[in-house]
Amino acid sequence: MPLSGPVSASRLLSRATLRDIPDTVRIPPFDVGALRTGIVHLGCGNFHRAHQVAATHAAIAAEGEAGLKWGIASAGMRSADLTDRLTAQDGLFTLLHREPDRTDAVVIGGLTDTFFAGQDEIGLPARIAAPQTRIVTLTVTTSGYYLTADGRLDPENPAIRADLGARRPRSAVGALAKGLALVRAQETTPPTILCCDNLPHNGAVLMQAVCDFARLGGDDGLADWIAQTVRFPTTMVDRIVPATKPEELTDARTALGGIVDLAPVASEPWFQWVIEDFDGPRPLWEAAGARFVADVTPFETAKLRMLNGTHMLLAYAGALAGCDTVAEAANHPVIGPITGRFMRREQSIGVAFSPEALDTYTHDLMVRFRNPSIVHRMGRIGRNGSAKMASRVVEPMRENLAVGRPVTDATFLIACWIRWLILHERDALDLPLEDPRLARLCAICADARDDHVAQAEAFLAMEEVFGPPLPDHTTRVQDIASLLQAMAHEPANTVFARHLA
Ligand code: CS2
Repeated sequence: MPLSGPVSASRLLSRATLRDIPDTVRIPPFDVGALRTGIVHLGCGNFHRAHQVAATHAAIAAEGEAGLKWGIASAGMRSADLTDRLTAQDGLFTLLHREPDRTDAVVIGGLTDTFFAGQDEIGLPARIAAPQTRIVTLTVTTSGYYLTADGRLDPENPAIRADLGARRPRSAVGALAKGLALVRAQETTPPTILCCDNLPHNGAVLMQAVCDFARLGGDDGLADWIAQTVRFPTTMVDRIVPATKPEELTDARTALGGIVDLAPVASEPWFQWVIEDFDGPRPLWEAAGARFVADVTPFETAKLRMLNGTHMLLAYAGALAGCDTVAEAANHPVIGPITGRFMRREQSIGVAFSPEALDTYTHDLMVRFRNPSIVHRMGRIGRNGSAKMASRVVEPMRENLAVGRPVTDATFLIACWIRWLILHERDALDLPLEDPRLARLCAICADARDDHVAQAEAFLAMEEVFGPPLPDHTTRVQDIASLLQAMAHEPANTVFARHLA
């Protein structure tokens, strides 16, 4: 990091230093100190800040005085690191919009309170149940819901088991169930719950998970009440937001005329938020470009399959070919064309767009992936593969198989993911690898050693990752095994060029 040692308050971004920021940078056009909390967020990270907080900032700016009730209290679910830095800055941070050839800096306001859920005195359930909380939003990642491959809460998951008897649940699903139990007991109006993670039918899935949690805890009455009373609209969120790098601190400091921001965030300019329309108070998110629609499904399917599924291929194949970032992989002479083909030919199945709209969406996505100013590292995009595989890759694959369409690139993606895990298990993958099932996945790699057929068999047999057996199971196993075999003996680039041909 370019900064060392403490930063004096007069140099740190805060409400007090906003006035020292050069006019070239837009700052909140409202009184940040007058904001009141109307939204509680679970999962304070970069995506949340560049997406929901930026949109709420725009909504408050558009609404003026009336918008000040939409401040966000945002909880870090895993550590206090980011939330502590934001607290020191009165919740303010710089959003750097990175175009391929220029960057635009904006100081975002909208956070009233930032805290680590694990050390919060008030506690998430009480915050969720506070009468002024009208909306609860969530970005805890796909693996943060503890779901099985068929989208139900996993009752065996240790985090869920630990939360069942806990006064202060640590999981998002547990905190929501407990918070909604308080709302029910105090007979106030429940908040609307907006899941902002990349899960198919995220609203319904989250509602089911919260009801499952209530039932597991023996409270069927609560589960029935939640199902009947609480709104969980489905949403589709889209903005590519990498982890913050040291350059972002330097760029923010330069833009802010020497004022230091210890929590800047970079994102692409693209922003999409499609929300199932709901009754009840909400910010004027349309001001940021959000759309309220009757049915989110076409947008959600397009995004999950064509963006998120394809992102996985870029990460797994890209890293094996020696690329460091998604942009490098998307610009790679072999992986780039495989990516475009996979997205348009396989991942577009089930997307209710016209062929022309599909071509445009594919083109726009490839342009976004190739943006060299977005430095998205492979370990981050490839993380939690076992939790993402079913909805992003296996479901479209199953649909393609049912109508006799090709699945060669989905097979290729799965083989590249397994190859990552094999290399990781042998300490030969130079990347941090996060996955909720990492120990089990590595055990499969170790057990089968160089028997690629056995490895492919054992992976596909994991129903919690791949669901029920795929059609033509033997062919699926053989195809994955022969790619694994080839990757074990030849350079990845040679295998990939043959795959593209
Ligand atoms: C990515 C997403 O990490 C991942 O799984 O595919 O975070 C992706 O960048 C966003 O969904 C883009 O909107």
